[in-house]
Amino acid sequence: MHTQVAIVGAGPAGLLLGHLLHLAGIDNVIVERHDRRYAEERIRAGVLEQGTIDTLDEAGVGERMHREGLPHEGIELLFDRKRHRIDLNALSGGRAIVVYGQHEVVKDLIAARAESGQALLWEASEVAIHGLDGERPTVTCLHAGERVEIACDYIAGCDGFHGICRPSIPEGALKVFDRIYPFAWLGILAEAEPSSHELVYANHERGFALFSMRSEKVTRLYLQCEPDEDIGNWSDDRIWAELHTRLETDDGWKVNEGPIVQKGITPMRSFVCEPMQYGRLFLAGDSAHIVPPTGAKGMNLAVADVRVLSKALIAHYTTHDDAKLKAYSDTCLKRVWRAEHYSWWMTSMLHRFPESTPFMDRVQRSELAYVTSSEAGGRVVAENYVGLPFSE
Ligand code: RFL
Ligand code: PHB
Repeated sequence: MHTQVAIVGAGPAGLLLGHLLHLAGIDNVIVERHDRRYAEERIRAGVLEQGTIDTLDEAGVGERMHREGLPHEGIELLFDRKRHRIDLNALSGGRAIVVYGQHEVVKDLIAARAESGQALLWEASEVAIHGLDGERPTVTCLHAGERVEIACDYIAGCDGFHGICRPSIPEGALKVFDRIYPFAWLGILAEAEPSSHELVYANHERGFALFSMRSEKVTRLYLQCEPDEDIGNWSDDRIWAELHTRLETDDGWKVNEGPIVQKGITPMRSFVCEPMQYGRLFLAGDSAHIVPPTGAKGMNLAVADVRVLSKALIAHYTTHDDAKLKAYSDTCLKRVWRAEHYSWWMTSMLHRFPESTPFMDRVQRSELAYVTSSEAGGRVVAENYVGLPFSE
């Protein structure tokens, strides 16, 4: 099999890249380890930045997002039993976010892929990449019982944090920066009407909690827990009791309870590899970087990377200009490090750290009071939360 760009991974990064290249007439093949159902049902991110919304619109896959997504113009920070609103719209010059599940974005992109007629090999095993240094790299895998070899010009490594692309780069060619946090998030999906229109991020002495949603009938909630937490220790009753405690307010606001239809634990880490390229392999999304979910940046960064990569590949194929391909890693890393800082900062401001001291607790309170009372402080939260504009 021959193609121009071979893409490893059918998450948001791989699927969107495949679609943007297809729209520009660039042939591509996507190779994915799991089946379609797994991709469409995996519950992960929920917050789409303005730039992500614009990119999906430009790619012609935003129609259902506008119909079913929930536009939000603010978020709330809860501490000392009081909710404080950050007006995202007013503090960011009119930008906003949409709450729309990552799996819904993935469904829309898979539908566009099916319509495009371009190849997507589901349930590919033994995926490997070769010849990254040369002119003609290849991707090999086992698909439907057959050995497949895909010869291509470029490989896009969109296979997430645990994929094979980043580890295929020779040792010593990459520099890695990372930080593992001393806690995780226990997340649930409940069939309960969201009791507020906006997300609530809570700092509580028992730990962080987050109120979010997926639709007018489904609430999404998270609790800070131990990094090695056993989900078996969390009965539904214990989860609700802990959520009510951490999200309690003086004004009597409460989350609505309902049947819990999904439960999971997410470890928290920050990770960046530099550069995001080796020879003819370009890394995009979680394969190159991870952020803790507190800033809601992971999928948005994946979209930003493939926006840059698609423009660079289009310039290569249409005008033989490789300047953007050469600049790919530097261009992406500027946004990546902004998001790394923001996600680390929001995580630090909102979580309980085991090593915290009474002094650090007071400093954390003071910071929360500042960002919710000063316009300058609020702008730092808002401008980063809605995401900085793209340079092109
Ligand atoms: P993905 O989504 O992990 O997709 C990678 C794909 O590659 C496949 N794969 C392979 N395929 C072939 N061969 C191999 N050897 C392969 N190895 C792996 C996988 O099966 C998969 O299909 O990476 P991508 O596309 O870079 O997208 C990144 C996002 O998924 C991630 O950053 C976000 O989910 C992070 N995130 C959030 N991001 C946001 O922008 N806003 C949010 O509100 C937000 N909330 C979250 C989050 C992540 C969370 N979890 C569970 C980690 C909340 C949570 C709880
Ligand atoms: C979510 O709804 O899953 C969500 C929202 C905001 C975050 C992280 C996750 O910061």
